[in-house]
Amino acid sequence: MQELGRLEDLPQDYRDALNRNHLVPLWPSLRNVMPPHVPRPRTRPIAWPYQAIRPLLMQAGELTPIEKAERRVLVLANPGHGLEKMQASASIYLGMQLLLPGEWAPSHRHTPNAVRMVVEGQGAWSTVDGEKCPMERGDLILTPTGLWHEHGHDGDEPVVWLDVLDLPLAYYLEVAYHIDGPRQQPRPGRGDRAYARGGVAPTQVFTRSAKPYPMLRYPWKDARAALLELATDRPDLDCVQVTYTNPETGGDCENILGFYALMLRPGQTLTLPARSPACVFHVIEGGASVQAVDQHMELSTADTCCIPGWASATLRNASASEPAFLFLADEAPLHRKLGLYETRA
Ligand code: GTQ
Repeated sequence: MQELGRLEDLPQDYRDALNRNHLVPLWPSLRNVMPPHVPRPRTRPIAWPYQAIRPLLMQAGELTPIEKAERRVLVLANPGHGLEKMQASASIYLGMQLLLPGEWAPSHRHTPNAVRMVVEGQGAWSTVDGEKCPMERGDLILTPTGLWHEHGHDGDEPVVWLDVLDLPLAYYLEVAYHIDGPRQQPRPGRGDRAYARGGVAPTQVFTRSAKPYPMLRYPWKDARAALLELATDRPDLDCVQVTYTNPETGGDCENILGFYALMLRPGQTLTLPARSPACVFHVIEGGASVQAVDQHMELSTADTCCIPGWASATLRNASASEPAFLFLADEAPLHRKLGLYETRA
C-alpha cells in the first residue's frame, strides 16, 4: 500500500496558513480514519467484576443522598475511550445504579433509549409511561426514548440494576437532553401480561397499537424458561439465545441497541463470529469465561464485560453440571439500520 505524505513533510508556513483558515490536509490522516480492511476500535475488551463495584456503590449510598444524585450510578467506563467519556463502546453506556429502601428517583424523560437489567434486591419498581413495572432479579425493563420514567423502592434491602443506554451515540449526535416531570399516576394494564405468550399477540387488524413500545417489562422467569425449553427442544443448537423483541412487530425491542439472553449449556464452549457491533455480556446466573482479542475474562454472577466490534469471542460455561445465563447488549440494530452491519469469518 502506498505510503502517504506526513504532516511534517509540509512547510511550517503552509501548515500555519491552513490552520488560520480552519483547513486540514486529509492525506496525513486518511489511513487513520479509514484503516485498511478492518477498523481499529478504541473499545477495549474489559471486565467489571461486581465484587469491585458493589462496595463502592454502597459507599455512594452513604456519601450521596438520592436528592443529590437523582440517579445514583457508577458508570462502567471503557479506558479505551477515556474514563471521562463514560462509554463502554462507541454507542453503549453502562451504569450500575443503587436505590435504597424508601428512596425515589424522580420522574424524567430523555432522548437516549435505556434499559435496566436487575442485578440484586427486591421491592423496587420503575414506572414507565404510566406502567408500574416490578423489578426482580434478571428482569429487563425498557425506558425507550421520550417515555417518562421514575424508580421507587418499597422493600427493605438495597436494589441494584445495570443501566444500558445509547447515550454516547445521542451525545455524539448532539441530541441528548432530559426533561423533569411530575410524579406519575400508574394506570391499569401491563404489557408483560398482555403479551405474555409468544405466538399469541393481540390482533392489530382492527385497531392499531396505541403504543410504539407495547411491552416494557420482560420478566426473567419467562426468558429463562424460554431458554431452557429451547435447549431441550433443539439439542442440535449451539447458540441457545433469545432476542428481546417488540411483540407486535417482531423486531428489536428498541431502535438502536439490541438485547438478548443467552444460555450456555453445562460445560459448553461457544465461539461467536467477529461482527461489526460491540457487545456487552452480563452474567445473570452461573459463571462464564470470555476470551476476546488478547483478553481472557473470568465472569461470575453479576459481572459485566464488553468486547469491541470486529472481534470474535469464545464463551465457556464455568460449570460442567449447570447452565449459565447471560444478558447481552449490542449495537446490531443500529448497524443494520445504517447498512453498516458486517460479520467476518
Ligand atoms: O435511571 O433514568 O444510568 O436517566 C443514566 C441516566 C440511568 C435513569 C442512568 C438516566 C438513568
